[in-house]
Amino acid sequence: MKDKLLKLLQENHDNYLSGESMSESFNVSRTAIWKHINNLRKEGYVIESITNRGYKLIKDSTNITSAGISAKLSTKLLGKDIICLDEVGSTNDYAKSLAISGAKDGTLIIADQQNKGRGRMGRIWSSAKGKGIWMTLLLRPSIEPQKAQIITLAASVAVVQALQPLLGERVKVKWPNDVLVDGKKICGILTEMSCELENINYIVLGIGINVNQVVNDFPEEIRETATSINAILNNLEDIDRLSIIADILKAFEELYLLILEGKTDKVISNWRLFSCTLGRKIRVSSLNGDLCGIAEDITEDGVLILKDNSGKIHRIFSGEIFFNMG
Ligand code: BTX
Repeated sequence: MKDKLLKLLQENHDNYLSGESMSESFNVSRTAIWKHINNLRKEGYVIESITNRGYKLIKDSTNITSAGISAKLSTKLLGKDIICLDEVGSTNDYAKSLAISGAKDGTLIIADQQNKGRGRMGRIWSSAKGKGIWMTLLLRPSIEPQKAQIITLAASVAVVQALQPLLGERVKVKWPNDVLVDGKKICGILTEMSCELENINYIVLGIGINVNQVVNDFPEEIRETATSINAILNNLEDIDRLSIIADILKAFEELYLLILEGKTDKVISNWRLFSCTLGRKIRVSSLNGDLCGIAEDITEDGVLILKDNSGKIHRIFSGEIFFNMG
């Protein structure tokens, strides 16, 4: 109800809407409307009210709230259930516990701050309060577990598609799970899965995006390698995280629905288009040791094809890549 009310106010931001007309269209009392308006104000929306004219939305909130996200979402499947938290250990961990208790495909968990934000292999993901998008999508795709890597690639493509209108073509993907701008990390993706031999129970797709940090907001050890939308644009005002979240979900949903139909070509062709990895000299560090060569391509399952210095082809399923300069 609060979500619908907000959407109506946003659609009519030039006009006053009377409490009476809203109570009629939502079939609730005027007191109920007034209560929802007050709750929206508490969430940071500036709503003017004038006797005999009604309510008018003056300024959207930049806080992350489920009403704020829902009002901007145009998805069919993703984000129908949204859980917004002020603070959490890790949204991926939270999503796992929800998955176990039966939460739906497409549930979105988002936090304003993570105290134990995680990267791969237990690394720390810095997730400062109010500065970024720290979110996880709970997914239950009926695809083979071996093909789950495509979900990470689709997410990185969706992030690029959502960020390019703001940042242009400098936004690139680095295999397997990073989005970079001018070579610095603006987004990390952590995909975790619970599966049996042939089917996936659930995937938690964690996406962390640096939005409003200035350089000094980052811990010292990543100041050289991390960046944020605001650090690039040098904006005086905070960037609206809600629109970015809605744009990512929209772009990801399109690819996700194709993946469910067995169609991965759009993910792969876009990934190739956005890649700053292919064609470059790289070093891959994985559990099996290090390999150097040229990043030739990715397969339709997202496996990296590397040609080593002797011309031998290797299929890389996981690992960390470093660009060899020179
Ligand atoms: P990764 O293992 O590829 O990258 C982690 C490394 O990135 C760290 O070791 C550090 O060097 C650097 N780093 C840490 N924080 C940041 C940051 N904010 N910006 C840029 N670089 C950073 C990447 O793992 C996957 C990250 C996923 C984060 C999301 S947030 C929502 C969800 N919940 C959760 O706990 N993780 C995911």
